[in-house]
Amino acid sequence: MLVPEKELARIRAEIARDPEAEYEKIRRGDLLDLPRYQCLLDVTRDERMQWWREARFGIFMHFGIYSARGAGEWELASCAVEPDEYLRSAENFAYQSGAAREWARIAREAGAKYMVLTTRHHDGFSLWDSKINLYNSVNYGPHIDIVREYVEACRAEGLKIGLYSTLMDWHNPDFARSTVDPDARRRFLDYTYELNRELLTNYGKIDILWYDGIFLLDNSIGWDALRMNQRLRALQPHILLNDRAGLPEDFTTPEERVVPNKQDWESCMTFNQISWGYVDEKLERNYQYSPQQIVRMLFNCAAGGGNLLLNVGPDPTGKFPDSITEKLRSIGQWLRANGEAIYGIRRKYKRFADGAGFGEFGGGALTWVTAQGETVYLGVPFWPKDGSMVVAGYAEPPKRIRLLHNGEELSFRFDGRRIRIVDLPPESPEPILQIPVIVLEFDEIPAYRYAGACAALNNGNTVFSASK
Ligand code: H79
Repeated sequence: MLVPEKELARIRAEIARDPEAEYEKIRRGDLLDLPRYQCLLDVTRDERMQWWREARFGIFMHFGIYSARGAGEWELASCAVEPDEYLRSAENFAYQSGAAREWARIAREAGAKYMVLTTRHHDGFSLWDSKINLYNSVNYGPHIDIVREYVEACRAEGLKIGLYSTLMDWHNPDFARSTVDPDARRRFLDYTYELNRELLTNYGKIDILWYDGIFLLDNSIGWDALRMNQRLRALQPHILLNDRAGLPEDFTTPEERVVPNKQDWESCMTFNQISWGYVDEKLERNYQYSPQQIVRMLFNCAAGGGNLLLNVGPDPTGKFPDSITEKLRSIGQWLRANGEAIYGIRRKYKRFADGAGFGEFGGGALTWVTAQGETVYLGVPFWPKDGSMVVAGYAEPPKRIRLLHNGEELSFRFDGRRIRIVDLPPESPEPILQIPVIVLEFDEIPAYRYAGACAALNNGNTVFSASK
């Protein structure tokens, strides 16, 4: 439905006066059409997204029967496991009551601000006391409402609460029939809605509903997402939805890559580049990201105005692999000292071409850059050996340069073309991950000219200008 921008502006202005009235309409069954629904989201988005744009770091949790089989969350489909055999594995899915409190504690100590748990993955097994789906963790396996423990744990640790909810479902026979049988499809869509309604009704305030698995029904039309999403939003109007039911909603979800997007975005990343669900800890260790690589992801996310949703697959009892807990702990230590360079950072890229952008602000040769207002943060993974570091492209010198983790002031000179930071210690001064952050404090938002385009061939002048 194409609606002229003028008309959309009118609708937005009308909705802005009383957004709640729109949710009331939906609750009465008087559903909004797509343009009006999107206007409602536009009008309410900044307020709803505020905490999420501050957060920049969340922990993803993949947990289910597949955790007990150790072959990844796709094994049921990829290896055509017999359903009976798969269900027998539920006996080994031995979540220990209280483990969720550890998840939330470790996540908080890692510096994450929210979590997202697979309440039901593609295998169709629910981790809560569902009255709609009896194939769940109260009737089988641990006999515990894991979602309830998780939700309470997040609240206790002050984390925002995300619930992952698959669309595709390998257990419900109506799903497979949906593509050829309209009645099966209707039943299945009702089933999907009712499961999500349980999640958004029985567990208090939920902050994110994270869809996945759009396959087979293809797109928002196939999943009737306009109807499903607005009815779910009417249950909890502050909620954030991702884009994976085919409508843009609140944020996009690049998977296994960190690429900026114009819209709000969240990169979900496995910890081992192989599996989301639990796999053998000893073997996995060889493939895990280092804390330094993860900090680098955090810089890239923050610089591009996005979030990192970093995955952990706990073991069948719900325990995090020790190697992961250790790494998360050091990331947390680093963030406690250096988080100002990450949290709340908004997009620094001005221009986009296939997701790439020219930096609005520059650093030295091998630095990562984020910025907020008059302040520029340089992550420095390779500390200069000769006691000096050059930063070029700024028209004016900063008023002060300091190390973020200890506040120590650094001496510098400015020659009109480059800032030369001098008298640096010979070794990286950052004790946790050897990633110090150098803070450039300017009087006002600095004018910056991209310094990388053959400046040396142009008497130090740059060719491109990415700001002003
Ligand atoms: O939950 C995690 C994945 O299981 C899920 N999304 C993240 C967050 C996901 N669902 N689908 N996909 C990812 C993409 C599917 C890729 C596939 Fe394959 C390629 C399915 C079949 C071939 C990779 C290889 C997965 C199974 C075999």
